[in-house]
Amino acid sequence: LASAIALAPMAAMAADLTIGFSQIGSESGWRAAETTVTRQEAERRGIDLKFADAQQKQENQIKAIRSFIAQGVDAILIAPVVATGWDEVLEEAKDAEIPVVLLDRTVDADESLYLTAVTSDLVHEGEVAGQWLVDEMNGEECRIVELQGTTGSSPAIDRKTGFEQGIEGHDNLEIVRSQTGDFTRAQGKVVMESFLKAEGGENICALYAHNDDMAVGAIQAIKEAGLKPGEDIRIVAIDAVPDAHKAIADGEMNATIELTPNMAGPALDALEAYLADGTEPEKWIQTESRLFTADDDNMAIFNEKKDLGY
Ligand code: GYE
Repeated sequence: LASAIALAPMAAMAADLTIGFSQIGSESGWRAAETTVTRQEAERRGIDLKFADAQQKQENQIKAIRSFIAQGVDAILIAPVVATGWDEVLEEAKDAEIPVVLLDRTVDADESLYLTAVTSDLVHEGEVAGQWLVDEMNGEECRIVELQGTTGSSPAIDRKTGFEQGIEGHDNLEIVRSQTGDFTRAQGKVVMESFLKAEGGENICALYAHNDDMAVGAIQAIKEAGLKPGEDIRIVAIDAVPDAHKAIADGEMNATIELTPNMAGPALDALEAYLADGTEPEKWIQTESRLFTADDDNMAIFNEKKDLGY
């Protein structure tokens, strides 16, 4: 008690924050790492983090957010599973004067309904993937299959758009099949199997997957079909999780674009400043996207990243 009284008022204030976090679920390795890092960031700052796992369902997220509002939390973090359908619950948080920060995915809602969004440039990531394939093929014909993320999620929509922009004007490149694999390894494998069956493995030149987990599942399907992933079928995806670096090091995958699992760091910085003295953050806090290929020391990066919450 004596040491608690001795705390400076500012530190005591930060230590008193209670923040609700409505997480999507644990569909991918990246998502699990984001959860770990968010818990670490909250603990480091003495924030009481109330964590709710929505098991991929928007209705569960809405319930969790309503319960955070009822508990009178100081702020709410939301990783929104899909882009639409948030207006009502965000209005409720606004009426209760509880600031909301979006993590890693965006929403189709008026931006006055949230304080800021911490995300990567999801369209740009798709463009970088497309551009990589343009350079790699250098004019050669290439029939592409695409594994999309969760239907209706902003990364699935934006990464598709971005990739199409990246390959636009290159008539040698054609997307012949595109289907959702829901951002999971299991679905990535199942859907890749159906692509291989429908097209014939030798007629597929490249796979673009909206995340690494689906690519890793697809690698398994490609091997089981007797083909060499990374050679017979080139593979580019997004997240740069440790397993993708390993697959690139093993020559079974060609490129990935990094998405930091630390969205909570910038989000909590913005919230702490806002709650302390009303400092308004930028509406979009953009995280970096960097391309990794076989030119990088992927084994070293794999080992480093193992300590990052993955
Ligand atoms: O790339 C994927 C995840 O929302 C941008 O969600 C994020 C994506 C990430 O499950 O692996």
